[in-house]
Amino acid sequence: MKAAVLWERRTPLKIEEIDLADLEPGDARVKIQASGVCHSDLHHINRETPFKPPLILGHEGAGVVEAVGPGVTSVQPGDRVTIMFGSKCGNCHFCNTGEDYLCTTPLPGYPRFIRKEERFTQLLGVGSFAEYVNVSASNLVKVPEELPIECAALLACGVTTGLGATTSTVNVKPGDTVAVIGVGGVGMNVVQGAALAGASRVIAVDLVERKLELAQQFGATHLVNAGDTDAVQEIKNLTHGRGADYVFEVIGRPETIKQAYDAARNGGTAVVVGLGASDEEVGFNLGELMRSGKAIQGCFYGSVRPHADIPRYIDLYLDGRIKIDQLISRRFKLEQVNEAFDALKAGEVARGVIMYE
Ligand code: PAD
Ligand code: ZN
Repeated sequence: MKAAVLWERRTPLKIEEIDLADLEPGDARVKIQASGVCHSDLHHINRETPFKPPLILGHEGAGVVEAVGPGVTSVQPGDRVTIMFGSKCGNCHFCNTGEDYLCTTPLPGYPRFIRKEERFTQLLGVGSFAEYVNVSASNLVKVPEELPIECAALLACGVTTGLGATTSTVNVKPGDTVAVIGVGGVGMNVVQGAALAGASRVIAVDLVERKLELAQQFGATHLVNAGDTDAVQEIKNLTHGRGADYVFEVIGRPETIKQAYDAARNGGTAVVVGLGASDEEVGFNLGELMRSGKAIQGCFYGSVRPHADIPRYIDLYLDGRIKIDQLISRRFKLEQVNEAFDALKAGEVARGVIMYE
């Protein structure tokens, strides 16, 4: 089968013929039909991360179960599924207390992608830039026939992270003021999550006009081009001079995380969704942090319980309450995966999706 392999950081992916190992107990094999291209994948190309090349990227995948390994009863061949990333063991302290996005069980140590003696790293236990994957069956959420498969793919990361950020990580309430710095594939979903939760103001901040226009369709009430104006001042101007109740940073840069903190009102919360580099830090004035009563909140995977929350998001989609199709600006073949990354880098797409035969 074909897979896109990152052989070395900061080089283009190469399409290779590789194999899957035999199914281990608890694993299922999924024929991938769609895989979104998330900025996190790009971070693994450009930065040093715990996932070492040769690496198969892709963590926003969906498809059909092809086969199941010993002991698997939760899914069966033919089921349409979206694939959660990271560990979801169902047994650790965090899984048992409903915080399975914090699951501490290591990803399986055995190889799943192989070619003779070669072993390939599987990003976040998924690696959906491949025609087939072996994954933990406990990471699969079944999706209904009516849900287009590319929408199922986006529910594996961007949609779920963005919606969850607003109502699982924090609790945006009717009338709250919200600003979202960075309205790409994930930030756009923070915008629609905040609008759905009843925020009175949803201020979208980006550098790309097209993204801001789309954010308006997703429920933004005010648009701020950070290239033209001081985003922090503008957010304050739009929130009675106080700053917003919640400011979400969905880029992953120290400067914009600091902006999110500065643009939050006293007693408000800066929510860090963007993934910064592991060697980067942000400084806060300690006197101000204490006096302002502000909170800085990390957000991983929208703090969701995927098995409970993704079906709720699917219902919202099927009832026309959230948009997913409109996020997909372009579709690519697996062979065009580098073009998909170029489009993401250039800010041309809200989400690009790799579609498989
Ligand atoms: P994206 O590239 O689609 O969106 C980023 C947006 O930020 C783009 O629209 C840019 O134009 C905009 N932007 C860049 N610089 C600025 C700036 N200085 N001011 C305003 N806007 C700017 O990426 P994405 O939405 O796929 O991912 C966004 C981040 O979220 C990224 O760091 C990714 O790794 C992270 C992420 N986190 C989780 C999680 O679990 N927390 C999940 C998925 C992605
Ligand atoms: Zn992602």
